[in-house]
Amino acid sequence: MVFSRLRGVKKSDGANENSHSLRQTDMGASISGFDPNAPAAAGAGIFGLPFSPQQAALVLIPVPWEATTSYGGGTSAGPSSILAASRQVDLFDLEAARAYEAGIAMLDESEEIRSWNQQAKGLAAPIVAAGGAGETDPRMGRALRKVNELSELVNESVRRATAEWLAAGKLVGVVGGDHSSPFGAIQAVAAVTPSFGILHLDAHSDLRRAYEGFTYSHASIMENVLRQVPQVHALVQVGIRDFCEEEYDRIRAQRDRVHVFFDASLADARFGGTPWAQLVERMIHPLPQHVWLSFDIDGLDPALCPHTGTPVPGGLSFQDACFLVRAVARSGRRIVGFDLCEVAPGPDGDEWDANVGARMLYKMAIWTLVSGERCGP
Ligand SMILES: [Mn+2]
Repeated sequence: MVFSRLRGVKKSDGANENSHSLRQTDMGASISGFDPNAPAAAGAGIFGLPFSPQQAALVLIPVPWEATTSYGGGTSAGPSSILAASRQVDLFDLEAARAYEAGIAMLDESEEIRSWNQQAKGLAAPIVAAGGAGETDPRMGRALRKVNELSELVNESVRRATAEWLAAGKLVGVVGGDHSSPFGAIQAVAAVTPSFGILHLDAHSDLRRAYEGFTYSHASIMENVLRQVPQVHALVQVGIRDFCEEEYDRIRAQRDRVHVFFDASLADARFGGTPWAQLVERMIHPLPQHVWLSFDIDGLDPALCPHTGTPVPGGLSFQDACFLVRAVARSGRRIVGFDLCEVAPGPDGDEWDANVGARMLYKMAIWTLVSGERCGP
């Protein structure tokens, strides 16, 4: 049996003493006959895994939505490009070992969201080009209202899907799409989690109020969360380096709830010799026991996401981010769900952004499984 080869993997083959492996009882029939060391078959599931959503402990919801993208487009192709690139990711992890055996599956894209996206993009384009809807232009006002309505339909669709999978005992991750994509999922988690924190990696603080007139703009996601989701007791932002004064004032006015680790301050501390591990400890400290991870790929160095909508120089390295995600799980906190947004493939078919996105998604997925004890040491 092919699977017996997998079971023969020893810690000396790479896993360290802290490695996590699957509880043997969790191994569904789906994985027998599956060779995790072989290349993924074309058309296989996310990461080449053989799980159906029903069999998986973690269900990924793709949200191909980028209506309010204000600069470069393409993030609605994020989920499909990540799915294609994910089949190149090797499953075995040096530290989380075979956490994937608990099961990761991605749902098919919703045709409804795709068509809402097409509609909303057409309506939003002249508003974005004009730098926002003018008060005096009734046609733009109507288009703006329609985009806001379509955004609400997306939020409700993602909220409902998330609530259903949570009720089925699954962990849920959202793959955007622009950064407005996970709002409904955060609402669904809030409906069953009285208190949680958000660890938000991003170049932008996303605290603008209705950016360009769009209530659910990608640039407003955390402002909407703070206003509409009281269960979020702490928002910890990391890598922030592009924000307006109004957002800065908003941060300062909510010091007990919003904790920002600006990119420039982190760089200063590191240049002065403060180790990343110590900085990460400070980031995790304000987070309560339950944590939602919200990762805008532009939080990373733009060399790792050159086609994302709004790239900004600076940012985290891939390993900085992995260390941070892992540290959340290792702190004993529980990752209750996550989103990865703003990954956009190159228009010329360049797969680099999706490659990085798929690998980041994998790290988030396996540490979510470990923290949720869906696979154990
Ligand atoms: Mn963002």
